[in-house]
Amino acid sequence: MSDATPYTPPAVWTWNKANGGVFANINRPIAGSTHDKDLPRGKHPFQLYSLATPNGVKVTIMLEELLAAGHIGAEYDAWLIRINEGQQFSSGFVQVNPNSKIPALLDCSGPEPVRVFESGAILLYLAEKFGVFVPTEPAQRAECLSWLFWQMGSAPYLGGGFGHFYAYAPVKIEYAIERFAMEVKRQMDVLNQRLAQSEYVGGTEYTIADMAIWPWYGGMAKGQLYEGGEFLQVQEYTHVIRWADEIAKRPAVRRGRMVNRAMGPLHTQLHERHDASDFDTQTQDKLQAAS
Ligand SMILES: N[C@@H](CCC(=O)N[C@@H](CS)C(=O)NCC(=O)O)C(=O)O
Repeated sequence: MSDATPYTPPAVWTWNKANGGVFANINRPIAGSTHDKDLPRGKHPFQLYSLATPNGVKVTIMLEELLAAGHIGAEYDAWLIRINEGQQFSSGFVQVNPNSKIPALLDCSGPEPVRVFESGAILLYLAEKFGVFVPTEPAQRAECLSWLFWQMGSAPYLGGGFGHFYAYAPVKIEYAIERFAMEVKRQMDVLNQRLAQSEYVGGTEYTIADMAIWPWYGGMAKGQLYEGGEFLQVQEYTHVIRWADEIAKRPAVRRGRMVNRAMGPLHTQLHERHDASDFDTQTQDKLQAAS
């Protein structure tokens, strides 16, 4: 096996700011804010601060699904946080998520705002608040939450492990790519076997487990992440593809994918969302601008 330049760790780690990685300008070993700036606030009960990465999309899908199901109390303002510019380190953002990562949610529907961070916690908070997309029957609920937390534990291997070393690392390290490709293929097989027996991940109903898993593993199965589809031979996971295609057709999912998107084709981007009509307005403006 060929390998990267051998590296002997020093006795004490020090911060090498110019490490050359894609995220070198924002990565830092200390928590807290880097600058004073308040977050904007809109008029709706929920204020979402996010970006349309797979973790961000989970929450915008959930909010759009809640609205589509008639829960008008789920109206929200979605504000764009550009993580490559370090906006997650503003003092306002850190107050909502001390971990400085999108997505972060503020529930302003009660007397005092409630902050919620970590995408899995946000999905569960919303599901419990509105009493939907999480089963109440104990065995079904256990299955749904098991898959939700499976995603939260597994996706860092897919994104931070495979995605990072396959697509972003400044050097291609065979050991790292091999290790995470192996694990991601195992995870895809876990999901494929589950979806061979079950319509949705948690059982017969579409739940927050599907919303959490779809942007990561559905995206991977469709070859949309890290340009790693051929390398991982994702077409093998036929049951994941069947499920991913089914979910992609949902109108709320199509809307949720657009919110806080700041990359890709223009007509797929809706940087901020403050009203249901923003989807139409945005599309119309863009079609006009392109014509
Ligand atoms: N476990 C967290 C992970 C969130 C996360 O990693 N967010 C990334 C974007 S997908 C981020 O904000 N990165 C900015 C940074 O690391 O500074 C969740 O699911 O909410």
